[in-house]
Amino acid sequence: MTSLAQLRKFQSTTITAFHECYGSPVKPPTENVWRIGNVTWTGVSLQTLLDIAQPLPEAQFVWSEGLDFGEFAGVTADRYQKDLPIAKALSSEVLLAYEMNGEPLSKNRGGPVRLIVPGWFGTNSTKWLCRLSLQATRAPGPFTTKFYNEEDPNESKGVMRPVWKVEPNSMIVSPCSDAQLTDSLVKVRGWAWSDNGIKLVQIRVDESQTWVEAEVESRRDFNWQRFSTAVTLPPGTHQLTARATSSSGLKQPISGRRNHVHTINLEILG
Ligand SMILES: Nc1nc2c(c(=O)[nH]1)N[C@H]1C(S)=C(S)[C@@H](COP(=O)(O)O)O[C@H]1N2
Ligand SMILES: [Mo]
Repeated sequence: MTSLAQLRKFQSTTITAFHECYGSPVKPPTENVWRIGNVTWTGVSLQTLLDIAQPLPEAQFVWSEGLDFGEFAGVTADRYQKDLPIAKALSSEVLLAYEMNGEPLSKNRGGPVRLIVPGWFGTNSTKWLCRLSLQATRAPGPFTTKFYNEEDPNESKGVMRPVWKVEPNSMIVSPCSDAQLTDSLVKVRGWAWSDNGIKLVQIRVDESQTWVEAEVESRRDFNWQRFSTAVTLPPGTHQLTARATSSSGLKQPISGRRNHVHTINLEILG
């Protein structure tokens, strides 16, 4: 048992990370409506506590439990329960967070203490944290078995994997879709993110086969990265598409997946 006061006595770590719900877009894979933000968290590194706990060699997962209970999509649970493979749990970025953007973590955001797993989907960041345990197997609850699994694109059809790492994604935030502009020089900017960072964002105009390289801000911690460029467009209607490539070379798919490329429509008035 550890009280909040005891947790606060450990050395604190502050990390900025994108925070994305797996239900993002809400109706995958066709609608581009994201549930994502960029957040600064402060807390104690889980690694610090695991160092004290001294895991046995058979400890392969850290289970985390949250105090909420009830019914979700026809399933009843008396706790929210997730798990992390030990390698991620021991990474210095994983926090027991008690502050968000410099303020005490509110109840809505999972306070007093929640787990934060930068680079991985929000579902792994257990709110209202009440228990951590070292285990030899994956957690058996509905939030690891029934929910939050997806088809693995690298395996044959039907092979599932847990919703863990966030693959590259990007969104154009300016111009907004369906904008009508009078200037033919269009400044394009947006955000791109992935578990291991973004090294390249390209913009495509209409159906052309050429992709123009945008400028991409370098990554700090696990934050999302701003991209920007400018394109000159003749009068008429156009489409702009952004495509991000992760630091390990993984590209956003063109279609068919949750993180497929984002396209906006716009019109240059003649
Ligand atoms: N205890 C608990 N933790 C939880 C959840 C939950 O339902 N219960 N939802 C998860 C999911 S799916 C997401 S996307 C994030 C959302 O965190 P936020 O509300 O701070 O954005 O919390 C995660 N942690
Ligand atoms: Mo989520």
